[in-house]
Amino acid sequence: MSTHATTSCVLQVGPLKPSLAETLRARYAAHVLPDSDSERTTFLAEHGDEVTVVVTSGRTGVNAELMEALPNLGAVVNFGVGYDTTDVEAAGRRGIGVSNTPDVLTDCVADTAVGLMIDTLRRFSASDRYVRQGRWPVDGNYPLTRQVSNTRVGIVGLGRIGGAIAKRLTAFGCAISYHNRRPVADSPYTYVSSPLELARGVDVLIVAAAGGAGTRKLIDGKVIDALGADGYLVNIARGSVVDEDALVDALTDGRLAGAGLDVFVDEPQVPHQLLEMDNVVLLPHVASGTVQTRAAMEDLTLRNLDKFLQTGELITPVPLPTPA
Ligand code: 8YV
Repeated sequence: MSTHATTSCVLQVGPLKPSLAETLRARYAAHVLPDSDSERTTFLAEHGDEVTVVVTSGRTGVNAELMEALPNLGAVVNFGVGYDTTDVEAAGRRGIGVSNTPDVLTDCVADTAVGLMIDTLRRFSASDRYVRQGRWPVDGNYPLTRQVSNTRVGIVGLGRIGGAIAKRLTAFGCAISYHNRRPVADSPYTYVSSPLELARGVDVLIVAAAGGAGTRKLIDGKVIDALGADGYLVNIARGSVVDEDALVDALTDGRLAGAGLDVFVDEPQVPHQLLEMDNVVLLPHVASGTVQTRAAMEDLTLRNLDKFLQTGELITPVPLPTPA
């Protein structure tokens, strides 16, 4: 980043962890972008040109329209590893830096992926409901489920999180293969050149790819059908990476054995058909949601903000498309 504003003004965009929002208010005298359209328009007309840095989360981000209304914006500091809600093309064109919070959440997100996989195959959540509903004494033993250890697992996106999932599942004796934009150098896992081929050869497909335009509906109806009636899908990435309608159809028709989902296309809305299915585990986007990890994400967010305010640089910048 070349420009570093001498007078800085921080803007909070979208809801943030309460302690982070409070720090932004108390320590940085941050403005908060109003929710309502009319108040937002008024705010941007009055203060848009003062804002030099935005702090937001992966759930909200900064789109091209908002970026346009902030002519002196130098950085978007994003709480979260995923930044698909921020228009990185527009940021790249303007020379606006974007940071995220990698590494600090890898373990928790990988733990969630493995937990979701176990829950989905072994139906622990469904078994728990069975006990609570008083069905055990009435209907007898719970039906048998699917073994987790020694399954064939395909990982879509072998980045930091995908790698941590693979490492955990290796300890379960799982055979790991993966698809990535490029093969990962020195990876012990088997590279497969497309999600379709990957799905054909595994029992469980775990989606760990970044969201955004490049991965939209990467897991389409064909990939889901290739996974087949004995196959399972686990998604801890972004809802947009999976064709959700095709997933619902396949589950409804019994063309897929089950799914474990932490993310959805239109959060917090979940397709109503899924709510009725016992072969589906539904989580409200909690993969990084532990006290420890969220505190580490908050800390890294503030360190990025401080670094930008002091030097015009970011600690963990994301790669931006270079303007043509
Ligand atoms: C957060 C996430 O829940 O880091 C991400 O990309 O999806 C989660 O860790 C989210 O970003 C917080 O807004």
